Amino acid sequence: MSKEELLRKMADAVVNLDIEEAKKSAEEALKIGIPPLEAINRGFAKGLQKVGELFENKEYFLADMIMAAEAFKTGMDMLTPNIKEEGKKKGVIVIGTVKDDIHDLGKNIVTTLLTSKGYDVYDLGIDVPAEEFVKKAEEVDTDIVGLSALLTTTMERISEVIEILEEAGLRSRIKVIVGGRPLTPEFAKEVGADAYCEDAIKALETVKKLLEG
Ligand code: B12
Repeated sequence: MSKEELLRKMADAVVNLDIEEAKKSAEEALKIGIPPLEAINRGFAKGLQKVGELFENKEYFLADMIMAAEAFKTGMDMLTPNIKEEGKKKGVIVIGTVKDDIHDLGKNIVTTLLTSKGYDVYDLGIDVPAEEFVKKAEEVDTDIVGLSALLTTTMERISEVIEILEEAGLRSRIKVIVGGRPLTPEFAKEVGADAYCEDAIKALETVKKLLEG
């Protein structure tokens, strides 16, 4: 099977809610040496994107979206341990999904990639109140706070976190990066974030730039 065929098979496994097929195709990807991040982004994540469309068109229901997420996670968990770790610690990042939002698959990819590249990442998980980001940021003296929001109803929470960081007098020394489906570079600018990242690769590039620049 060619690489492109396999990537298609990975996406199909998620669309077809087929956990077994997700496992098999992840194994195959490792065997033929597709870089794990590429397999996630160009394989499984493409499938989730399609599932989102099917849900929006009412062809799929919540139960389907849950199964699709499970298939994605099963495949991703097999691939991520194979992302190579780099030595030397380079900076501290506190990351999480904002309050009232439980989407974490994308944030977890960002966490895994940054950790593998030598950053100290404190992942606060999902449904994180604004105050908790600030508390952790102070506690670990973070360089960057990363915020994920996947719902139009939760994206406003990002400005809440930024406001509280400002009130605590931390904003001038902490950079804020944001990501998630409904966000845009314009939104990031509007709420005063330092950067919007459309995917994990962009997140890594941005973190590098913010910390070196
Ligand atoms: C999987 C999924 C779920 C799963 C989540 C499982 C999990 N553990 O995360 C479950 C089934 C639980 C779920 C629930 C719901 N969902 Co949902 N879900 C999705 C779906 C299909 C995929 C999201 C995903 O994981 N994508 C794959 C990852 C890899 O991509 P990503 O998240 O975009 O992440 C990348 C970038 O955005 C970026 N990034 C992300 N976070 C961060 C953070 C930082 C700091 C940085 C730098 C970068 C970054 O890097 C990531 C990696 O490359 C989307 C559709 C879509 N296309 O997004 C709908 C979607 C987001 N869900 C939606 C809805 C409506 C819901 C529910 C409200 C449904 C309901 N009726 O209950 C609930 C909400 C529950 C809640 N309170 O949060 C809607 C939102 C619509 C809207 N306008 O707000 C969407 C868009 C589906 C749709 N088309 O209607 N969902």
